[in-house]
Amino acid sequence: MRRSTFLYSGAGAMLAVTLPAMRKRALAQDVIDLTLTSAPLQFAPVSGISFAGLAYNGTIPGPLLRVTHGQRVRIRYVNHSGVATTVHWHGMILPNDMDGVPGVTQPAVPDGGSFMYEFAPGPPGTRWYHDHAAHLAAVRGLFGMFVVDDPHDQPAGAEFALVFHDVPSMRSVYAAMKGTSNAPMVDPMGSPEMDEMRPGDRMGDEVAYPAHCIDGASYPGTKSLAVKVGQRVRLRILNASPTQTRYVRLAGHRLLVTHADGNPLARPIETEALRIGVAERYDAWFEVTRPGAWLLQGISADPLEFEQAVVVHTEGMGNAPPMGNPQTLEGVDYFTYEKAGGIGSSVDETGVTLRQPFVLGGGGYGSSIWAIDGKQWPNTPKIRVRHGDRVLVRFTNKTDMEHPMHLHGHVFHVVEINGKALARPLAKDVSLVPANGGTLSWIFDADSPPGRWLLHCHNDVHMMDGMMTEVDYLT
Ligand SMILES: [Cu+2]
Repeated sequence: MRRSTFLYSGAGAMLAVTLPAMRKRALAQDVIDLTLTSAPLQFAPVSGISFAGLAYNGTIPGPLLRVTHGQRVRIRYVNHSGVATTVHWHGMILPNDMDGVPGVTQPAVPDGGSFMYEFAPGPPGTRWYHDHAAHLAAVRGLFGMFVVDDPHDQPAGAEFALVFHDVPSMRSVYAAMKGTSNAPMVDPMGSPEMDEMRPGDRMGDEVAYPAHCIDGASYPGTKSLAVKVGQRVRLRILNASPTQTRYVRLAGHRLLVTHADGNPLARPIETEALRIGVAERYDAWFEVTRPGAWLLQGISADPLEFEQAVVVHTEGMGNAPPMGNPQTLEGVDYFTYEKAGGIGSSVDETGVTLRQPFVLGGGGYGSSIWAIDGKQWPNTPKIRVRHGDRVLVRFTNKTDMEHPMHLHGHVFHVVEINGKALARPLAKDVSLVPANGGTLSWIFDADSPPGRWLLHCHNDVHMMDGMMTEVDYLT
């Protein structure tokens, strides 16, 4: 057995990380050993903000983990966070007992305890890892990106990993869980979220964020991305916000989206802005055709949103005032599942052996109930599959919020949205189900390792208030 160098960011604030070039081929006998240690961290990305956070290896986000597909990892998790936690490897297909869900796939690791995670990371792509929110530990900072390099990918002139994350007001998190938060909705004008608002709507479940960050820093403290004219640049972007969909633009450029949640699109699509639901990832490329300095930034109605930005600049332009973007989506051609997948005639249900309709409900003002078929976890109806089943899950969303529904341990295909079939289904592991009667369907094959795989809303407030179920393999 041979040990390999583990490539990840060093200590200190993990700023925008330049991904180093990887070896072309990984050897199956490669095993990478790493330790992740969680502990409290006073996180102060902007002056006046000091957040009682939790960090892996001393940074929020945790270190960028990166392996080549085919390598194995052995990750010792040491919990000094003060609460019982686990580590979930989001988007990975792995043995069920490595999935990191407390009380479902393993006992929670107590404070002072440790656990060894050992698996072959895959499928290749932009994935991530985080606590599974038993005690709001993910909300407080226990998350990071995990890149599984695909040796078949075309090379990029430069490549950057960007984790968009927000510093929550914990008071507002607790109020949101009771449905009595007075934090406003901050989605930008022209977004579906804003368009679906009706006069007098009281949300009650919004979380207030006193700071917004990219890779542990807030603009203008974020580390610039240095590029060269002529380069094709690859961005790997994760929305690690506990609750908010994020829109992202790069001034002066269009973005070519090649991967959704790390999985290649059948056909890459050019867009002016990304729309990234909670826990989603997109790989987006742009070409540097001229010297300059531009802001890559989050677009929202939040007056603090300017903090979620980094400067992209060519040589010698590091001090030039960067070109920015208006904080609106009106007139902006942004990424949608419909555009990426194209509208087809009908859903191809070939081979489907199991159909599971789910109604998403709850979320009234003053209510702490978010539900699936009227029930809260753990009383929600489960999907029971046999190995080899092909499962069609159809969500109907009766609430006035979109829900980023996530399935552990599988890649599903989004085949339908709001009654329209997608011509090219999108391979994903989390997808936004539209609000106010909206529908969305997945098809997935039950060919993962057997076990109990969670299916839940990745909005942490909704998940903790019960919008969660599971896919169980019958043996
Ligand atoms: Cu939700």
